Amino acid sequence: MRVKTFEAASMQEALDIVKKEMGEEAFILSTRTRRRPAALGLGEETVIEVTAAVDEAAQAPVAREQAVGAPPLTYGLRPPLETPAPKPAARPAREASRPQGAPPPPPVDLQPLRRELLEIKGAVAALKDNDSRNASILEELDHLKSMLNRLQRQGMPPAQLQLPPSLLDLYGDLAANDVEPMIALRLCEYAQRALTEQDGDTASGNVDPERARLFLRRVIADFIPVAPPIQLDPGKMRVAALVGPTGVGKTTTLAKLAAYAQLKLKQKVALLTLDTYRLAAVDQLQQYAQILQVPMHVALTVEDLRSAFRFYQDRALVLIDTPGHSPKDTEVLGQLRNLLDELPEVETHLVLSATTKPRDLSEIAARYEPLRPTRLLFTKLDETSTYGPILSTLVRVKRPLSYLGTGQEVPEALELATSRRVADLILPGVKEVQ
Ligand SMILES: Nc1nc2c(ncn2[C@@H]2O[C@H](COP(=O)(O)OP(=O)(O)OP(=O)(O)O)[C@@H](O)[C@H]2O)c(=O)[nH]1
Ligand SMILES: [Mg+2]
Repeated sequence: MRVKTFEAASMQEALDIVKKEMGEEAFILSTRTRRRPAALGLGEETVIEVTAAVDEAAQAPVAREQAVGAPPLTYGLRPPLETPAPKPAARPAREASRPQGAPPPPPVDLQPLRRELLEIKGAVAALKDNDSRNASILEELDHLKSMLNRLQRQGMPPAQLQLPPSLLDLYGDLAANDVEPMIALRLCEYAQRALTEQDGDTASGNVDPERARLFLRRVIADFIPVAPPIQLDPGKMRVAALVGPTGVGKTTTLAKLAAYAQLKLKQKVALLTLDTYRLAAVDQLQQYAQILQVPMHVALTVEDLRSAFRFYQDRALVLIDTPGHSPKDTEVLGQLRNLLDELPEVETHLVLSATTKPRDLSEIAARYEPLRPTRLLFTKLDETSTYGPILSTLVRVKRPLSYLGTGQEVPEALELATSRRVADLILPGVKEVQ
């Protein structure tokens, strides 16, 4: 028995080689498909590996007989002469019934059977090969199907389906991070256009997933406007007010800013509050003022504020706390607006919580618009895992981000907002080499 393994690009080619090298008597022992590096190291290619065997004892007489010019024997048929005559005792039952002296049955021609077997084996192997290809196609289809299901659940309009797979995937990530569908779509379309133009290949629109993610993250970062930290210049008093709905963390953030300026930057700070509606609110600020050993004043009118500014002229930073109230409470909002309108020197930060529902965020931002906030400040980033609403709010409000509140701790849980940090939150998973 001779056993040999052959490699070919297709099953048909492999069977042809087996036939040529080992003759038609050969039979297939095993087949397998494997990947190997392609020529010049350009990717990989699939090869079919076929192990075939041939019974040399069966081949030899064929070769011998053919060599002496005898008529060609049918392949696979042992010459009847070599078959020892069965001893009567060992005769099989069927033969036993043959009458004595009757001629032996003609030798059975196994050739067509063998050929058929070979063909069936080849077909089975080819089928197996197809199966593995089909399996990978099915796997791919499954992936696409689950991706489409995910996008459909997120209410994807059909326009998104025009995106190539890598950007469709990124669209899904943005949508899962609660970025508004329209904003996510625009970002992905922009990235697709820019990337395909970069490649000079506007036809295919195909984009490498890693490259697309990195590029899209940069697009988002470029889009996010950020403000410099509150500028503290010696001899110049800066005034910043924190406004926003109730409970978002205005007073806590104010304490963080005051502590940072006072303790880290060694600047003189004063605190003012317009929040006289609740005693507890005044108390809260009073406690921070005591801990930080900074003066604190309660103001009721614009005049109160002006005289406080004059009094604190030597302070580098004056921070104003404001009452939190329902954004629907237009009366209180109107009073606050009147106050701040008179004081153009005040830098107004609209404080919003990252945990607020996206739709409420845009409503709140719209209601605070008359106060003309110059900055947006997001708190409670530590309490959510979806940051898309920050982006949607920035798109609507078009004000730079100042700070990010990341916890309750004063003063450490406060960061200066950077475009990169926010882009990382909105589209994580980019490994950028510095
Ligand atoms: N997890 C977390 N909690 C915060 C953050 N900022 C503030 N808080 C908490 O939010 C709660 C409300 O904070 P306040 O500073 O009193 O909020 P406010 O906006 O001044 O509230 P009102 O004065 O009632 O309008 C407190 O328990 C704070 O500790 C933050 O960034 N992360
Ligand atoms: Mg407060």
